[in-house]
Amino acid sequence: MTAPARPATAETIVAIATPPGRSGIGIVRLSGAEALCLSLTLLRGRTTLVPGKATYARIHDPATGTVLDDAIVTCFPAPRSYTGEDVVEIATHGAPVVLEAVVRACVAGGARLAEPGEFTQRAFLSGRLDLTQAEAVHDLISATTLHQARVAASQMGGALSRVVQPIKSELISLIATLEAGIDFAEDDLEVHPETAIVTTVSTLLAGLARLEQSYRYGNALREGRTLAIIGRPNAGKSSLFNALLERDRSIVTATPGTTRDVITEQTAFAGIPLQITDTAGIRQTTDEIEALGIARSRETLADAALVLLVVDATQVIDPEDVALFDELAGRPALVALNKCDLVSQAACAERVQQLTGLSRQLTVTQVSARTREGFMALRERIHTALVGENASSDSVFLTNERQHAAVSAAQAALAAALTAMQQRVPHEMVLLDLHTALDALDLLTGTTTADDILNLIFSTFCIGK
Ligand SMILES: Nc1nc2c(ncn2[C@@H]2O[C@H](COP(=O)(O)OP(=O)(O)OP(=O)(O)O)[C@@H](O)[C@H]2O)c(=O)[nH]1
Ligand SMILES: [Mg+2]
Repeated sequence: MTAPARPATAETIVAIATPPGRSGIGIVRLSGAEALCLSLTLLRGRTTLVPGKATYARIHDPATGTVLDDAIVTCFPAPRSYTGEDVVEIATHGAPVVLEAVVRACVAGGARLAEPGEFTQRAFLSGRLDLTQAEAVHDLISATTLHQARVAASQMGGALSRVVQPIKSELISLIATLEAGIDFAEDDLEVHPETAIVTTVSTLLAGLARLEQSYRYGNALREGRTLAIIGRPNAGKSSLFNALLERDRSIVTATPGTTRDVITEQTAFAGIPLQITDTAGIRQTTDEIEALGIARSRETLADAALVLLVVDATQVIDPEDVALFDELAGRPALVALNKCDLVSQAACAERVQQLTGLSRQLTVTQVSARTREGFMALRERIHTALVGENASSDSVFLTNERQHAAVSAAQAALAAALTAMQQRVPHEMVLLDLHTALDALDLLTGTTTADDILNLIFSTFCIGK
């Protein structure tokens, strides 16, 4: 490919695409009509680059003519590139000074420093990606578990769009049918009978409902969840915390009041990122440090998505346990009856019954942090409490609030259309609802989207992506 003689239609952008700091290799990326010209000014004497082929070359500073580094340069001509424009990637050794010098040379030649996410924004604007795919690029880069990365990769390949597209096509054809029925009423055009229209809208609603239900899991997967372990002193909170983390993080002793501060660690449960917090045992105390720790326990309790209340099976249930149960009323919480290895099965069952009497809403799991008895069940219950019963094995999920809001709006509009149909409201009015639903689905995949939404999405990207 030779350097294009045509003028730039959009500004050519440049950025370091690899993370800050020293590394074996670093990449500078250029995109835009001048990308090739600009890169050739760094590759002295070279007038062409073969599309898609990695070329070894010496990088020179165009201002001084001095050699900056050896590099591998790859050019991806428009439209078959990440952004849909001419893209050149210059891979040098990963010394920040070299990468910065390459960027400086490109800027001196007329390129502009890229804004965060601007490469992906251009990919979207040139139709290489739709919005759900662009969001998945961000999710893939931010993934902290392999499962998150797999789901993001599948969404990046258009999995969510492939589920939405048939719903949208069906809706468009329904709109066309109704509009034709109005526009050509006297032409004896065959319009679907009312029952067929009602059936179509109901089917569309069912499809959207499945997507909407996937949000709880999709969002937990994307954002992660928080779990706070609380209970009275010496109940075995730190022991359970260590067991769930599978390492000795918190100090465990037989002295009540051992944990004085909140201790937070990151782990993952079936691919869902989970932040677990161990807390100070809650009781009445005159000790100032312990009281401050207990205040923090309560703050953690208030903030957590899920609370695990630990109760000591060897102790009688006292008013402080009852007070903690009361505090958890109406909140997502589970109870772990710990130290079951120290008491008989009958005594454990009796304790479970007493606890269930305190709250029918809280599930009690018998465990032993020492022998790990009951741990499988506890892990499963934590997982279900975080992501719901029907955490399907599908890989198509709504993962962020923008997608969820779009699907909810489409659902609401279609539900209104269904009611209107059933009440035999004129088709002109029904069409308004159907168009509202279509607009909402357009927002999901990004066919018609306001600039401010775009900027909001792309501004969360890192520079160079
Ligand atoms: N036998 C047995 N002992 C346990 C079990 N869980 C905890 N313990 C013991 O109970 C004592 C208290 O455990 P911790 O994990 O420190 O309890 P905690 O709730 O964090 O206590 P504070 O930090 O003081 O509030 C320690 O001696 C543990 O070894 C269990 O399941 N079985
Ligand atoms: Mg502790």
